[in-house]
Amino acid sequence: MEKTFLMIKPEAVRERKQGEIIDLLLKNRFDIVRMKQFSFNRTQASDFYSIHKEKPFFEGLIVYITSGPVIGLELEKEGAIKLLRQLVGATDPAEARPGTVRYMYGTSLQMNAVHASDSAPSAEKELAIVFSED
Ligand code: FUP
Repeated sequence: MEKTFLMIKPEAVRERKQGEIIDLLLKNRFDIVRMKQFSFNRTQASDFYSIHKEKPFFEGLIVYITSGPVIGLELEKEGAIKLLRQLVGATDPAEARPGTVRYMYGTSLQMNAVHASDSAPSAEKELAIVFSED
């Protein structure tokens, strides 16, 4: 079964939206294999977002993602990576379609409620970072 990774970001946890987001994943028939709430330290966050290291928004992204607890979920489903990206919607909530997680729960390009892996190698890398200590 294909695996992917979803992360509920700090503002969504702060706003108590995690229950609704997890419910949406279950209703859309993603199986939850592992799930944990944790806080990123700077080193882990920089590794997680290393692909964006040279981007102008990198520093803000690291400050934001380390600002409070997040929830990481390992998910399984046939075609999980593509289907989860579709359920999550466009990176910018202003461009996301109704019904998507970011349309419903995102507030800005940075505070877009969730992260979803964009490929199998990314999923593998992200799962390793988040669940390595368990
Ligand atoms: P996505 O794969 O949809 O999560 O989006 P990207 O990999 O392009 O971006 C990673 C994260 O960087 C996004 F979730 C939000 C953040 N970001 C900004 O904060 N500012 C930008 O201009 C672009 C992205």
